[in-house]
Amino acid sequence: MLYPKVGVPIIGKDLLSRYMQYQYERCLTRAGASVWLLPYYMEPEQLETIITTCSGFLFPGGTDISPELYGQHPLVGGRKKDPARDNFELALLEAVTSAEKPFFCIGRGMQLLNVAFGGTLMQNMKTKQEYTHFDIWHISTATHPVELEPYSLLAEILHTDTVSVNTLHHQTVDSLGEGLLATADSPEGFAEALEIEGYPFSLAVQWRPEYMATRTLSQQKLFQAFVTACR
Ligand SMILES: [Mn+2]
Repeated sequence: MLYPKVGVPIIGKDLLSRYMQYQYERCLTRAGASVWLLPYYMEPEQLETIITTCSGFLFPGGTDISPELYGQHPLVGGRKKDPARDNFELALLEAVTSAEKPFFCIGRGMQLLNVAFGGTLMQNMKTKQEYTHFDIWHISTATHPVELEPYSLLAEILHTDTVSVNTLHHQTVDSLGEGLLATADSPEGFAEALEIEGYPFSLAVQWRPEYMATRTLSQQKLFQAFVTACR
């Protein structure tokens, strides 16, 4: 298969969401994939078809996951949630992992993976930060260092044990989901990458490689490794 089909849940219809969507399409297409956008209103039977038709799945960045899904009440003044997206993405991720298909989770996508495996999130990480982790003004630039677990898939792809990344999150993994490995750390000890122990290809990063990939070749490598795993 020359152009593996990669399924990506849609982020939203507004202009900003479509701009975000485009970043993923660009990186995936450049890595040799054909992108299939997945709307939330799919029926369970359609989900089955998607799992067999797509070679891999990318779970993109976006709004906060509803805290009820990890057993917490939302903080007062928290951001707007999207329960329809939460439910669709959780059902999809569950189907993807039981079929052991390759997947790549980014930003919110990494938090989704943690929640899907029974982990929790820190709803507001601000008081524990040393670095700014929500830095929209430097979205295409590396702003904080990350240390990689030497035997992780991530270290294998990037051929290094430290990398500098951009950052656009105000939430972070709190307790780790069962069966997940935290494979990268920020200087404060926040998880910046996850993978499933013993899974064929599971890659999840907290930073946003799609905004760095044009200028920083190593970040495009993540998409390339993912698409190669889909072939
Ligand atoms: Mn960060």
